[in-house]
Order: sequence, then C-alpha cells, then structure tokens
Amino acid sequence: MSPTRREFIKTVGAAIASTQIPPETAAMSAEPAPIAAPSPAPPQAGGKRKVIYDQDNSGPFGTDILGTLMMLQAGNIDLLGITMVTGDAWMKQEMAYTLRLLELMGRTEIPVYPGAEFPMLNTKEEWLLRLQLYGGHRLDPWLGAFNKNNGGPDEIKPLPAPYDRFADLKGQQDHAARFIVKTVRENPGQVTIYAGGPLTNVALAIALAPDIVPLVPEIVVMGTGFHVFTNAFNIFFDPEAGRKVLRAAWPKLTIVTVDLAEELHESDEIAPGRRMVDEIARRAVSPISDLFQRYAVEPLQQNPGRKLFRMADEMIAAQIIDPSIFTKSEQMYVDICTTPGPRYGDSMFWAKDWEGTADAGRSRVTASDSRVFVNPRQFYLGPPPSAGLVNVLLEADHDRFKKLFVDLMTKPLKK
Ligand SMILES: [Ca+2]
Repeated sequence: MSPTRREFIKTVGAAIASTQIPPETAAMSAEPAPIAAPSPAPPQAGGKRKVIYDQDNSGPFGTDILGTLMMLQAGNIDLLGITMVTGDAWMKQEMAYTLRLLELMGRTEIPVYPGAEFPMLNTKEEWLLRLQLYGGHRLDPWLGAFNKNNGGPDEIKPLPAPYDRFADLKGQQDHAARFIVKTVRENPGQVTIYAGGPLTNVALAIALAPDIVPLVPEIVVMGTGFHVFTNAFNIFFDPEAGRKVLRAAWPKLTIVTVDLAEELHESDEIAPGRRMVDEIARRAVSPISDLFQRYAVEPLQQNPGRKLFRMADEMIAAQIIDPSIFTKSEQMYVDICTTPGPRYGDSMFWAKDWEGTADAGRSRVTASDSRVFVNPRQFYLGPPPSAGLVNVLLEADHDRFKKLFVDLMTKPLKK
C-alpha cells in the first residue's frame, strides 16, 4: 500500500533532517547582494587561516599542482580538506594525483573529497559543436577533461615520476559539496574557500545549504576576464555553476581574472638570467625539486623560447596567504552569460557606480563590444538584479609574488 501524502511528507522531512541540511533560504533572496564592506582582516585561528581547497588538480605539473603546493607549504594556512572537481582533468584522475602528492609531501592528514564528475549542464558534445559553429572565437583551445585524449570519467591513467604509482592513501567517502556545507557550518565566519576549478562543487553546496553563504568570510575564484579573454576555462566549463556562485551574496568574493593571471608565467625570471623554475629545482627538496626539474627545467632546456603557463591558481593562493601582494582591486558587478550560443560562458562586468555614469552599464564594456554581448537584444543595460558586487583583483606586485612563490617552493616541507 502506498503511503499517504502526510506519511510521505513526514518521511521526507525526517530524511532532510537526517542530512542536517535544513531548508533555510535566507541567502537565496532575490535582493541584490549587499555592498561588501572594505576587506575584513583574514580570519585567523591560532595564527592560521582555515581553508577549504577546491581544485581540478590535473597532474603531473602545472598551475593546479603549483597552487596546491603553495597552500600545502604556507605556514599561515590550516588546510581543512581538499575537494576535487572535474575541470582540467576528470575528477577521479585528479584524485589519484592529489592523494599521491599528499603522500610524497608527507601530508596524509589532509582529507580529500570526491566532488562533481560533470558540469551542471554543459557537455562535451555541445562544446565540440560550439567549436565547429563558432570556431576561432575562443582564444583558449583548452578543453580540459573534454580533450580528445582524456578518455572518460572512469579512466584513470598511471601516474608518471615522481608520483610513480597510485597512493595507498584513500579519498573520503562523503561528497565534496556535503563536506563544504558541514565544515562551513561547524566553523561559521572562519572558513575561506579557495575555488581553483569550475565552480560545480561550490554551486552544489550552496544549492544544498544556502545558509552557508553568509558564513564564508571570503571565497577566492579563478576565472572570468575582461580584456585578454572573457571566457576563462573554469567558468565556461560550467557556466551555470559559475553564474550561481558569482550571484550569491558572499560577504566577500574575490576574483583572479585571466587578465591578471596572464601577467605572470611559471617560466618568468626573478632577476635577469635567473628563472624561477631553475632556482626552485636547484634549491627545493624532493618531491618539489623533482617536479620542477622534470616538468619545467627540462622542457625549457629542450625549447628555451617556450613560455610556461600563466600563474592563475598560484594567484588564488597568494590572495589567501598574503593578500597585500595585490596592490589594486575594484568592487564590480559580474555575471556569466548562459545563453546557448557563441557567448555561452562569457563573463560580463559593470562598474560599481554604473548607475551614476552617463554611459550607464558601459564604463567597462560597451554594447558594441563583440567580446561580451550576444546581440543587441540580449545584452543587459546593467547587472541583473541578483548579480553581486565582487572584489576584482587588478594589479599584483610581481616581485613580491615571485618571492612568495620561490620561498614557499624552496622551504623545508611543512609538517
Ligand atoms: Ca585549477
């Protein structure tokens, strides 16, 4: 006999209560996000800033892994957990690299949580179709997990040196989104979120539990852009998740744009003739020295003119470890285009005072700017009502950034 409606509601209510995800909706208000106060001091507990590290940790080397190493090595960071999300690689492959990296770094106390395996709506098939239809629009040809040679979500390739084998360390059973909800609630006002991949896990977390939004003192996101690219990979891999996270009323949401990340590259010099990667390979201890030697120094020896990747995820780490490295930022409105078509995943920015300007809504971009707007009937005159003000980093002290990076890579392994 099927349960009565009353019994059904009672059962569902009990199930919801047992997940400890109560149906609060305060943070889901359609009101515009409040204007963020000037940057609060980073919350410190015992001198350390608590961080959930959300990342698409594709190995063996690159911005994801280097951002991870910075956070593992920083003395003022308490890494509560690492949450994996499909992006640059499939989630399970990233998990394999991350667990083994933690073993090599002697940091097996840090729990690693499996997260989203697919974007909310975006698919490989549609992406490839968009590439055929709109061709050269996308300046960044990177498809991440959707690259041809990446197989499927369950295909885990062997790990090359210095990883050499899969870890004995196991990942956690619980899902990344539930870990985020639980941890933020247990530490209200104390947990900074490092969001270094597509925003699927964070979007899932705030869909499950919107009450966590005001409890996160800062979320730092890598993605969006207004000059070099408007279509940063982390956003256009999962535009719907990006839109949801960027619209939420976080007390402080800080963005590292592709424009800023493009100012610094892993192959840069710290002084004329002295490349960062050479310095690190020479002075660091294993496994950091091995990683830099094999995946940066040797490729650069074979191809001296090669430029290694922009330091995108390393900049998120810098913003959390030492925000004073960023010397200029601006409060702006931002939203993500999710209209199917050539601009799917593009970011749109408006100045904070757009209403007061003669060219309302156009002080950063204009209606004739083909990079941003789909067509005259689809562009916004101003930010949509639920778009939030965010803290956009605009300038970095390059010398201090490079010094922080080299110092963290060459210090003894943090225990
Ligand atoms: Ca990343």
